[in-house]
Amino acid sequence: MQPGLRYLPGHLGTDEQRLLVEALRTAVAEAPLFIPVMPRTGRPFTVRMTNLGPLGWVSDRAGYRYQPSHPETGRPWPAIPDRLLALWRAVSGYPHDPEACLVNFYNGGAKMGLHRDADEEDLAAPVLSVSLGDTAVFRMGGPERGGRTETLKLASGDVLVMGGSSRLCYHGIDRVLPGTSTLLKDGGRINLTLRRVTRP
Ligand code: MD3
Ligand code: FE
Repeated sequence: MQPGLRYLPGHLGTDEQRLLVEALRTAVAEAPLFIPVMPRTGRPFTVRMTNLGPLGWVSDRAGYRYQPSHPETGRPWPAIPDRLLALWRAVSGYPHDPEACLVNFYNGGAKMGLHRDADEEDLAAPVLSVSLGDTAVFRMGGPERGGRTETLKLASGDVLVMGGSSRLCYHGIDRVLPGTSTLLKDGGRINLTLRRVTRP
């Protein structure tokens, strides 16, 4: 595994996972999932997204960026739930709160190609990921595109902290394994990534 990457399997118990899903249902009612498109080509993502917090990550023909409001409703993103802030404070090892929580929803054949997360100004802060629902095949590479990669299955309740040199490593989701969790009534997977965007 890459230095700086911490894998906390089963960090969240089922009760905590259920409470998080409940909080997310409320947030998604306020900030509906949208289908981002790739810069320039306009090709749609297979993952649907929304955000929580003062800033949210969006992708459209104009590019990737963080912005304070939902691209379709124009409203501010809902707040990051306290239980997620508490998780960040407990495990991130970073002294400032996150500003964005990207919510990715995978169903059907949704996947995410290998990419790096580099749109943040503060690259000293880690990215914290929470997996909920069906298990995903996560692929992790190194700092260069085209290097060696390895896979790790991410199950419901698993937490990953990408700090240090892992922060800028290539990563993606090959596929989600249907029927591997009963947390979400209609199946699928939710991934939350908590990010610090601006330099404190
Ligand atoms: C490694 N999400 O939203 S989370 C993303 O499961 C993203 O939805 C995937 O990649 C998902 O950008 C993977 C695990 C993850 C998140 C951020 C990372 C791994 C990372 C940043 C740097 C290195
Ligand atoms: Fe990513």
